[in-house]
Amino acid sequence: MAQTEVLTRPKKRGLPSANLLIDMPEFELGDRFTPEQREWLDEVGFIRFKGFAKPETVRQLGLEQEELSRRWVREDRKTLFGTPLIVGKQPGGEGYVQRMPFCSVFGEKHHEFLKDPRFRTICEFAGPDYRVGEKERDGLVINHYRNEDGSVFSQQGWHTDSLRDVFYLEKPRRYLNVGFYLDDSHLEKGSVRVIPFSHQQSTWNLLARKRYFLDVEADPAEYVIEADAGDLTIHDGRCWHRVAKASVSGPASQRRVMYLPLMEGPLKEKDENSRMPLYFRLRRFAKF
Ligand SMILES: O=C(O)CCC(=O)C(=O)O
Ligand SMILES: [Fe+2]
Repeated sequence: MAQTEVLTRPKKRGLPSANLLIDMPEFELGDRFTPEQREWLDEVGFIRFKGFAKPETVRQLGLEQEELSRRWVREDRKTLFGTPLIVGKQPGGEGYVQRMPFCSVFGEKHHEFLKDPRFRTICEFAGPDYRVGEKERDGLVINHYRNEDGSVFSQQGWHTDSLRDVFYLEKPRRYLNVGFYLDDSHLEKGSVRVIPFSHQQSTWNLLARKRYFLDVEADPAEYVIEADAGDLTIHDGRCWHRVAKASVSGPASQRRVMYLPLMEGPLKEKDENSRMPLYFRLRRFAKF
């Protein structure tokens, strides 16, 4: 990237300086990563692919997400395969699930969506023997953030996704977190903020650079990943990131993003008899 070119771009829309310094191209994912896309993700720690899915696909997935949420509220589900559900209340009093694990196990359209051959491409990019772990960890998770009364999920404090490896007694490794957007997510929705290049940090910084989930303040180095519904993003799980609270409220703050677990190594599938992982038990205990 030519530094002079990006440094002379005008400051726009109150985006953090990192967004002005790092000018992410409008990447699109074909049947292979291009060398430029590969290099970008390796170097910066995240990437966004525009228009991964068509609006009709996004609409269908959104309808199924709402259906699953209504079903789990009706069934008064507290956990799925041992993973806790986060349940909020709409202003009208009706419950809705704000963190929905294992969506592709319970939702046929989500399951079908994962058959898109580009998910294989992403797995191959992650390394040999990677798969989408539909029944592993928390499976395909949909996060549903809203900034309004009754919502219990409007932001997430600073964290890396690699801490979970430590809890699962696995060495922190390169772990790609793949997100797919069901709603537009621009600056006013808070959106995910990543510290570029932080995947290259020492294990000490991975553990101690910030207080996991408790620190929520803006970081001078953070970059806002803005995306439209239908876009797909990948971030290296060793990067520090947070989800900021929306500056707007009510329906305008709705942000639904699905995350897929890319897994390697021995298959450890979960089912109705799975126990709640220590990670969640500790988070519950510590109330964060
Ligand atoms: O919602 C997002 O975009 C990020 C979610 C996230 O960081 C997480 O669930 O670990
Ligand atoms: Fe995360």
